[in-house]
Amino acid sequence: MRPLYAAAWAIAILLVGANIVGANTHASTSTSTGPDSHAPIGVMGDHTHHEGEIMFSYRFMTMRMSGNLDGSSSVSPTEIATSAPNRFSAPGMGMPPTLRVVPTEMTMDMHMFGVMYAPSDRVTLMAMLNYVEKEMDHTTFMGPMGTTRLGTFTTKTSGIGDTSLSALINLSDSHVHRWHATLGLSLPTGSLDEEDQILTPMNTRPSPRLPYPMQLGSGTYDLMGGLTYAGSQGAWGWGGQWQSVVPLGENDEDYTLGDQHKLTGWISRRLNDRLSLSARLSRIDRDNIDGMDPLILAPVQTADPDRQGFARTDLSIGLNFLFPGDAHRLAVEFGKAISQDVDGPQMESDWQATIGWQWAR
Ligand SMILES: [Cu+2]
Repeated sequence: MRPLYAAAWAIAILLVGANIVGANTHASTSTSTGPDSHAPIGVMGDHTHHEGEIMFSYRFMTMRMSGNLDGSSSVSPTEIATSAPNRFSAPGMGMPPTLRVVPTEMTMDMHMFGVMYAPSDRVTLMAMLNYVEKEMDHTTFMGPMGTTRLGTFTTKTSGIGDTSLSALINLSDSHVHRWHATLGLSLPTGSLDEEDQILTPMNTRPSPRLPYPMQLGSGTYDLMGGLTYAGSQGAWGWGGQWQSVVPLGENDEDYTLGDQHKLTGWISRRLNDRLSLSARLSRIDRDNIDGMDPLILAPVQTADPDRQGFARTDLSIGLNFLFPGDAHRLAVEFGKAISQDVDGPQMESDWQATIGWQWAR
């Protein structure tokens, strides 16, 4: 784990421990209810609730990837097919020396259902359930070498993703500054054995288990940790969040997804009592896969456990709307990658958008 994130974990655990064990002053919960009292909708677990409050939410998130990168440079399908080494290469066994299937486009749509409940002003509990739909387009090059394109194909998967349960613990709350820590567990409810039809360089059309990015879950219990800060003064709001997901152990298919760490910071500006605008920078770091599913082997980058790690920075703009009555909220956010560094070749992130509805009482 990178030292920065290890330090963040240590601070979060210390703060939560000190807050639960210590006889410190009771946190006074914030009374702000403006549109900007929630972070941009792409930020999860950004706020806590008062004792007895319950909130239901639905988010739709859509993400597009297009083309490929190696490191931070674009790489064409032909370059990949002629020069990117295939780790499964076994001449004579039908496994070519280079990657011969190249992903060209990917979309992921996610329906996220959430519920939050605060048994006390100190603690808010949160559960999230996802339904995921993935689609990936590919070009297949003919035979073990050369630049002849044999054809294209699309694979699709859909189903329930992993489910998360977490506790958000208020650490401190003045009227200007609010802090809370998050500790949670992601449950392996998403499938790991999705299959679909492919086109091989030998011009056959089998339906094997699909590569890692097309599977729906991690297959492991994952520890989730985070720290969130939010502040406001007049019409301006700002905040930041660190969140990590660290898989515990190995899944039934003999691998572990890489640790994922996110850092984000935002500013918001209230236009009136109902509407606020936001701008947000976020950074994601994800490690490569440890281990390997023996049923995932194909001359394609997505089947390689060492071509899954990346670091990416996104810039997003958003809008929060609080309906009259203060119970319903509607928010949208649109983000675009501004820098990416991948263990390539790997697909390039293009843009993502989230629309969400929240209802609290
Ligand atoms: Cu909530």
